Amino acid sequence: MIRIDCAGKLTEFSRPLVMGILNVTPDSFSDGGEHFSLDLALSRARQMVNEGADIIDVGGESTRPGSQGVSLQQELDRVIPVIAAICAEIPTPVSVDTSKPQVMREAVAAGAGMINDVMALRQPGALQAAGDLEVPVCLMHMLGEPRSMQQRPAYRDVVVEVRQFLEERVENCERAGIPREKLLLDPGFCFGKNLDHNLSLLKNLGKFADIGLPLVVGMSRKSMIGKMLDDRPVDGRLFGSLATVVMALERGAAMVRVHDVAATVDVVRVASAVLAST
Ligand code: PT1
Repeated sequence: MIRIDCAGKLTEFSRPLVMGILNVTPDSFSDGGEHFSLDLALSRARQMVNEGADIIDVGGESTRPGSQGVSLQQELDRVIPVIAAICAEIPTPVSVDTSKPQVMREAVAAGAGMINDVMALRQPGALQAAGDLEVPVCLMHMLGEPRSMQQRPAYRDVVVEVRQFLEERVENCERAGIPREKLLLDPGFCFGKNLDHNLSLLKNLGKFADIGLPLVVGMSRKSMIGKMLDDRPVDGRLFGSLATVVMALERGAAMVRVHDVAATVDVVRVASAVLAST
C-alpha cells in the first residue's frame, strides 16, 4: 500500500502512481513550448487526469542537460497561475517541480500538495521551506548541475554513491524537522549519469527498496532511451520508455513520472496485476 498525503488530498493506492509531466517552459524538450498559455496548460492537465494521472507535476525551469536556470520571478510567473488554475478546477493532487524555496512556498499557497526537487532541498532555505510547508517531498539525486552534469560524469560505484547521497539527504531532512514519512526518493536518471550509470541504476533499483521510502523514477523520453535505440529522436521513444517503466515497477518503484499518461497507466495496471499475483 502506498500512501501520500498531499495537503489534505489523501491518496492511498494499491498500485504504483502515475505522475503526469506538465512543463511550462518554452524550451521544454517534449512539448516544444506548446503548453505555455494558461488555457493550453489547463487542457493538458485535464487530459492527463482523464487518462488516469494520479498527480500532475508542474515545472517552470528546464533541468535537462545543458539548460540554464531561470530567475525566481520568471519561474513564479510560469508556474503559479497554472497551479492555481489546476487546483481550482481539478481535485487531482499537484506537485511543483522546483528547487527554489520561494517557488515552493507560493506553489503550496496556490494549492500544490507536493514538492519535487531535483536538488533534493540543497538550495539555501529549501529545507526550511519544505519543513514549514509540511507537504511530501521527492528528493532526487543529481551529480553537478544541469548546465554541466553530462560532461564526463564519474562514479566509483553509481548505485552505492546515489544511495549514500539519498540517505544523507533523508538525514538532513529529519534534522530539519521533516519527518521521513513525508519523503520520496528518486535516483535521478540522466542527471549526471552516462548510459552505463543509468542502466546500472535501473537494474539495481531494488537495492534502494530497503531504505523504506517510496521510490520515484523518471525516464520518460530521456536521452538514455534514445541512446539504446540508435539515437532515436524524442518523439520515437514511447515504447522504450514503457519498457523502463515495467522494469522499475518490478523492482519496487512506487511512482513513475511520465509524459505519456494513457499508455503508462495501462502498463502500470497490467504489470502491477502480475506483480500482485501469487
Ligand atoms: C526526474 C525528473 C524530474 N526529470 C524527478 N523530477 C526531469 N523527480 C525533471 C535527457 O537526458 O527524473 N525525476 N524533473 C527532466 N530532466 C531531464 C534530464 C530530462 C535529462 C531529459 C534528460 O534527455
